[in-house]
Amino acid sequence: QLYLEKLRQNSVSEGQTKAETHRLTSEIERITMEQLQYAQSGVEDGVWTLFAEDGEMRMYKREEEIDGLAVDPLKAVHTVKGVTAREMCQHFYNPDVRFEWETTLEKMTVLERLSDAACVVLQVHKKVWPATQRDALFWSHLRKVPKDMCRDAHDAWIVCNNSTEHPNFPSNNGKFIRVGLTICLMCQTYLDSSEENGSPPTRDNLTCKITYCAVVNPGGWAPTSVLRAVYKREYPKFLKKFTQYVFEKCRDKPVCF
Ligand code: 18C
Repeated sequence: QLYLEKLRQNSVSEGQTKAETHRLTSEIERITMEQLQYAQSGVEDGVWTLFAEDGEMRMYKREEEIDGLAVDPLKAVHTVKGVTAREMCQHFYNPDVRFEWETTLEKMTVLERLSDAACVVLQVHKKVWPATQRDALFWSHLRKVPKDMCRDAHDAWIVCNNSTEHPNFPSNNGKFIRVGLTICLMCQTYLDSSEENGSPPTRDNLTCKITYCAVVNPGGWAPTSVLRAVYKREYPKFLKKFTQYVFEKCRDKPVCF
């Protein structure tokens, strides 16, 4: 409760979101809080297995099955210089730029704009031959993390995406299989010591620490070996492409905290 109140006060006082409420307010608050805590917990507890590594990027998984369907939770960490947490999260949240970086998409429709930082989206993803094509319907929420939850960082932002339902777009309508997902991107900005000599920070003084967590339920049966091969190929491809995209998009623009 205390934490929820902090989130609310923070968003209102900093003017990032309207104070309005809507039908998903309490669910979004609860799941975003859970995801923030989950993202901040480490991968050094012996239950996570490293499966991909590229430069600063590390990807971990836990092999889990539900009724024989592989739903392996993923946790990835990455470090990118020259961008802020806000820039990273805004580009991940903003549906208007999604086709610029999301390579698994065929079609995307924003079904509802709940506030200036929350929306409901329906996505049709590319087909993995010969499996039935998948779609995903989820709410998405962008939020600044309260200062006292940032640990040693200058600031932190989070985007949380979570499956939901919509009466006009029922799941498994014959054409697509609906995936289930809970995904978050949590980013922290770190400034190097130049800040202390009084000059305003430039992109050279910034480091963004990224944590990406995903649990995707494929929704209908698919062979475990094929699913794990898709996970292994798609997650690293996504994180490399997305972070490179934000870096390029922001490099010649003023820094946005
Ligand atoms: O987080 C990411 N993107 C966000 C914005 O789009 C958002 C969306 C997540 C959707 C995840 C579910 C996607 C299902 C995709 C199916 C096919 C993809 C492969 C296409 C290849 C051409 O949060 C970044 C998401 C990064 C990509 C994750 C891939 C996860 C794979 C899930 C497999 C689901 C079963 C597919 C059927 C395979 C049958 C053998």
